[in-house]
Amino acid sequence: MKYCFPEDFQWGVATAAYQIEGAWNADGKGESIWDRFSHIPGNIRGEGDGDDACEFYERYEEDIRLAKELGIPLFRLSINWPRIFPEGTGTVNRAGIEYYRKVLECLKKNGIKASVTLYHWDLPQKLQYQGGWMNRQSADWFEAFARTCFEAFGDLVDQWITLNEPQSTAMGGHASGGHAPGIRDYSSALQVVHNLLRAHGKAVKAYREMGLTAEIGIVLDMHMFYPVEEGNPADIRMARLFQQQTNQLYADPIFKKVYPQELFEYLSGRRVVLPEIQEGDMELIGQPIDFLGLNTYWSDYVRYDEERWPLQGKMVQQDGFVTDCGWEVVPEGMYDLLKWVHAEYHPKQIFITENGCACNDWIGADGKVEDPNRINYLKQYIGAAYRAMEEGVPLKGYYIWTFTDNFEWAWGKTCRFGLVFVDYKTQKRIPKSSAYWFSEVIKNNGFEV
Ligand code: IFM
Repeated sequence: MKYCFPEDFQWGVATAAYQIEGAWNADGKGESIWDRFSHIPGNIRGEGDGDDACEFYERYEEDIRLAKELGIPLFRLSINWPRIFPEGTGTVNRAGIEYYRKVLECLKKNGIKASVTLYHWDLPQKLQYQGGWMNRQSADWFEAFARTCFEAFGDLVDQWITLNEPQSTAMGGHASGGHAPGIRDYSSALQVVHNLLRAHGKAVKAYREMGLTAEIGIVLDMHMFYPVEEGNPADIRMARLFQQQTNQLYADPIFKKVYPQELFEYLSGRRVVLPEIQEGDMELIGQPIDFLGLNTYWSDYVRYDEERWPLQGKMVQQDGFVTDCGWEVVPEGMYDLLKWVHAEYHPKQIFITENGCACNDWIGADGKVEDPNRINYLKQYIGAAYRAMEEGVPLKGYYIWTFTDNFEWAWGKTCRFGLVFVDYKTQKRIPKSSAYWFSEVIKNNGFEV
């Protein structure tokens, strides 16, 4: 059997500025919250930081050439906000604009389309001093940044993404504190959700006003939550609340202009302070978008647990396979998620903007990097996505996370997701067997199973 994708199906790779660029203080760039966070000992596994990452800032031509050789048609990258506005707002750093123009021109010259994310987590530290995303004004700061990018790069961008995974910024950065800026306050995290979504709405509105024509959307990280015991009402209710907290908290306002009421009522009962919503906010958040991007990697199984806060549930690992970063491999979850999103929200188009697998890769004695586990993972997930598409889900593209191994946030350089191996001592790039496999998938617009 062969998975034959439609002719206009878009295949790509996804990356993010802080994870690849390095050059953390070059050419007038300001400090970001991730520079600050990763410089604090203990925050990053392996004591690494993103100061150099994989030196994409200097090596972008080499990497883009490699992407071309592998036949990759679409490259997703993000703009590091303090490279453009070192202070967060105010004076533009021309060197930052020139740098991204050079990268985008290089992609164009190589016949590769550019998908650009405005915010992939590197808030200027100067704005964090003013409360960062907890400050209602953050939506205005973001709009100003977005307008500058639309104007500076609009002629070179094929797809715009406002935010990457607001859930990770809100919950990872402000509830669990495992991500920058490292705050642990669930109520503040909810205010951050609201401000991020307002920022998204303002950017989309500004984009339409400016009359640009490429498509614009947002990327949400979503996954399915299943009850550990299918017939257990407490597990079922908790799985539903986790689904609301992770998925609906973002998608409901965007597509339905409301927050999930069951979740908000539950959280109020757990002494959580709900976000301050002002008149016009929900209308702003619900601006029509051209596509929804989904980042999805795993599924979770929820067990009721009275002791947990604010949601009384915990994740219980099942007996199946897990990747090198401990994420459960559940291809069926990709299928269920796509079907659910389609039924619930009817986005015009869906892109899988990230999916991929962390493996413990190494260079073999023959100089090659073989990663059959990654290929196996990708086959299963792309197959599940294909099935959903065949059943009517408007899936238009699929990006692998990620092109080269990179700085994986709190995991530092201990976790490898790339199609291309990076030897961090020399910065040498070696395409893994998955890179050649993906190259064939693109060439054939599908694969045999
Ligand atoms: O590296 C991240 C990316 O920045 C956002 N989505 C998940 C990836 C893998 O952890």
